[in-house]
Amino acid sequence: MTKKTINVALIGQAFMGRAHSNAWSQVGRFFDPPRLPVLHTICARHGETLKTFAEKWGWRKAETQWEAVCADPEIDLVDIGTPNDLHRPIAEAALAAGKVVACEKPLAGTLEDARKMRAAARNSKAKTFVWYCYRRCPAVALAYQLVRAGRIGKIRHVRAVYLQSWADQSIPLTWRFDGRIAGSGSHGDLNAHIIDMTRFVTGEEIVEISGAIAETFIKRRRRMVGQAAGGIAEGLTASSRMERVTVDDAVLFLARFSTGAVASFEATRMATGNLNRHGFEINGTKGALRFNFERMMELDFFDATADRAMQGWTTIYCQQGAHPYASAWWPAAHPIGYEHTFTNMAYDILCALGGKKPIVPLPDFEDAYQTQRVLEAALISARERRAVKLSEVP
Ligand code: SOE
Repeated sequence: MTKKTINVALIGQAFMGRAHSNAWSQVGRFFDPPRLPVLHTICARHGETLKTFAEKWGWRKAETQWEAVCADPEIDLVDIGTPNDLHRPIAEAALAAGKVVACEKPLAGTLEDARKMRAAARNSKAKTFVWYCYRRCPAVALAYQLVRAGRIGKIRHVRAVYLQSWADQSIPLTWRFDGRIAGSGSHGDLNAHIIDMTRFVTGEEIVEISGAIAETFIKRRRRMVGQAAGGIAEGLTASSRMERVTVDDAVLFLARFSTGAVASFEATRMATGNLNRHGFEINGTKGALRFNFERMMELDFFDATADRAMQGWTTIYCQQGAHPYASAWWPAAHPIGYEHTFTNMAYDILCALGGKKPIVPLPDFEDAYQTQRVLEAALISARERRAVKLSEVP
């Protein structure tokens, strides 16, 4: 029986354009999804590089106007891989046209935009998804399963970090440093991931933020002009002018979860030497879990119910047997990488659209809005130097 296909239109041809193109082109080769994606249209502003991108990745059509993509009756799913400021207008147009929408994280650069995207999703029958890809590291998905199986008992203490290294002043002022486009800096870019991951693994919501600190260390950077063709800065040229950086380089905060667990979150672009290190520790009454993305195939587990003489940290290598997603890829102990988390997510999206249960839950706009509320509450806590209850940020 010929499988029903989903005509996908992807908006964005930079870093996420490549990650998503790879995921949509690979998912049908490694998984057996109930729906098969068709790489129908690639859309980006800079048409001169778009034709090459379309040919390289196998997109059937190239388009420079996202509005035309959202109105195209042939398109079933609009995949938003643009900078944050375009998430809302594209999602609103696509949902109004009845399209499924898969949007990159964070949901939006601001809470106001996120609220409007949630409203558009509520007013549409179409499903929505947000590419919080790290949920689909097999180790993070296993952590989710172990918590639900009660293996660490009641959660008492959560610690999460996302450490990057952009301390070099010569790094140019691209959109991630421009508050009008990104909304915030390390906070919405990095804390968004670890807030989502810890909410996902614990299954609990954050109810209060306190002690937040936001800081911008490098106050001015040289603006890049031109277009990013492929990589983050590929094809960009430095302008002659230095401009003010209008977002944070680091945001740290403390939090309390709904069940009373306490937590600390750290996101920074100033962790020199840490290029993309993130992870969490989740400590419960019966055990604990540790994840470090730099060792993304491994999950550390401590079983506090074991015979005391036998207690110790176990490192689980999450590429064997029944580990999440393992059977789609390679034989035991042959690792997968960052790109595969997107392919894993493309599979789960196609499952959700084809009436099959995803391997682990997918964040929709409603779920991602909860992460956006935490982001906003932390900014209020930093700005007003006070504790902020999430009930203050509806
Ligand atoms: C830049 O900080 C970035 O590309 C983030 O935007 C991604 O979400 C993260 O996965 C890698 O770093």
